Amino acid sequence: MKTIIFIVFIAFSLASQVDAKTFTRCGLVQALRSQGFDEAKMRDWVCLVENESGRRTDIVGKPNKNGSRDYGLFQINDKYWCNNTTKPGKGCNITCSQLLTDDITVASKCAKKIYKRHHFMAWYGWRNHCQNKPLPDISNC
Ligand SMILES: *[C@@H]1O[C@H](CO)[C@@H](O)[C@H](O)[C@H]1NC(C)=O
Ligand SMILES: *[C@@H]1O[C@H](CO)[C@@H](O)[C@H](O)[C@H]1NC(C)=O
Ligand SMILES: *[C@@H]1O[C@H](CO)[C@@H](O)[C@H](O)[C@H]1NC(C)=O
Ligand SMILES: *[C@@H]1O[C@H](CO)[C@@H](O)[C@H](O)[C@H]1NC(C)=O
Ligand SMILES: CC(=O)N[C@H]1CO[C@H](CO)[C@@H](O)[C@@H]1O
Repeated sequence: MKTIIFIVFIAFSLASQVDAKTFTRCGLVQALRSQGFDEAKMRDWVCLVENESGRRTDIVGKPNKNGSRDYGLFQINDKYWCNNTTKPGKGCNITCSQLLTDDITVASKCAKKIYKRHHFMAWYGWRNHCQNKPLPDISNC
């Protein structure tokens, strides 16, 4: 029994490793461009993503004090923006697991919606590491 549980565990961790994607900086820039992010704000978006998720698509944050969690490349919060279950809902009308896929279409749409309402101030990663700070160099991307 223990062995079976162990094998299942290994299989799941391998599967999730295959699924997980870490963008390079320029890979991220290309992906954001193809999602139609504003070129004038590109370095802010790259800085935000680098500080929020380390450019990983499948990151789920540790629970915040109020029990909410942050999901994916943009670390989007389940208190307001995505439903924690299998039923889409909340601000972006999505399930939180839709924010963890390698295809960043859903996550990008949701991030833009958050930006429209709160600008970059919605993200602590941006406020603490990017606002009034030197932004990442993307001149070779
Ligand atoms: C929950 O915690 C997160 C992170 O600390 C914060 O962004 C969010 O505003 C909090 N929500 C409420 C309703 O307190
Ligand atoms: C999301 O789910 C986790 C685990 O089931 C739970 O601990 C957390 O409180 C939930 N978040 C919200 C905002 O309901
Ligand atoms: C989230 O999912 C649960 C379970 O399916 C559902 O009862 C709830 O209405 C959903 N919340 C929102 C805001 O859509
Ligand atoms: C939310 O998305 C579902 C499909 O995932 C759709 O059927 C529903 O109409 C949407 N609700 C709103 C309020 O946009
Ligand atoms: C913690 C973290 O990832 N910090 C990074 C925030 O963004 C700047 C600019 O890209 C990086 O230099 C930091 O390492």
